[in-house]
Amino acid sequence: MDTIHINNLVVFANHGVYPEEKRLGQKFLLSAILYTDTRVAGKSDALSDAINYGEVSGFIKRFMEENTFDLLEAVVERLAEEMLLSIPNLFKVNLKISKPWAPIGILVDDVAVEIERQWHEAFIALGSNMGDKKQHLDLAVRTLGEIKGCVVEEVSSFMMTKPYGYTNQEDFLNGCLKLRTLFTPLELLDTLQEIEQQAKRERTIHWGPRTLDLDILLYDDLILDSERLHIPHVEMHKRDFVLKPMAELAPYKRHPIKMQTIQELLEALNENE
Ligand code: PH2
Ligand code: MG
Ligand code: MG
Repeated sequence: MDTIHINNLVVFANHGVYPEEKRLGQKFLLSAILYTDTRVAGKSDALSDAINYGEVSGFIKRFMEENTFDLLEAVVERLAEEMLLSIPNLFKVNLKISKPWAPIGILVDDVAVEIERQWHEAFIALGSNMGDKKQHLDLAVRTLGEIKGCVVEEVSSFMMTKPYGYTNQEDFLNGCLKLRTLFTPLELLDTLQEIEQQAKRERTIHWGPRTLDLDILLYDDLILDSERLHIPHVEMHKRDFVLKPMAELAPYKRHPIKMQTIQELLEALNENE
């Protein structure tokens, strides 16, 4: 991807763990790499098609002057978030902050923290088979969309489906949504579980009736197997109540382990039935 570089922006600000750093302030150097697509601006030669690095430098300077944090980690974490939320067409940002005059009583060139943060694309499965099912799914979509760092980009239609696995329960209402998010996979999982709790979900029978079930299906092209979370969702390719709504949103999307598209997985599943 194309990049725009801001190198060693000088800002006088009041971040630091020690009281005198907050009281007296010191100079910081901030470098940013903005990942964007400069092709349109390159062709049109119009500033309105570009990320204006002058404006971005002003934004960074103001953010650093108007806030006070203990840690360099916190300065760049919060700044990266604000930049990704407010600058259109900024997909990813690398920030490096250094304190060349850190009062640590030892001679060093500088101390620095560097991070990279970006927007991610996730697909979430929604399901409910208790109470007002549509209301539960609608509430989940609305709640997720209101969270800072989460943008619901597209929602599939909702469809009634027969229970899969444990069959002695009511039919489900199922759907999927496409999410743009700044959250890590585990942060996203925590968020989804909080929304499930708000819908008064009780975890009793495994695969049993639930007011609301929110599962991460895909997260970029990530393959993740940890104690709490598996991505892609281990059962997604076997379930037509997942593949059907997914095929409305992204039939072209390739499963990072099966290496088949959603459309191909759906067709293979239909043939087996
Ligand atoms: N979810 C399950 C188990 N079985 N069946 C249908 N039709 N829809 C679901 O969402 C579903 C299921 C476990 O999460
Ligand atoms: Mg589930
Ligand atoms: Mg679940």
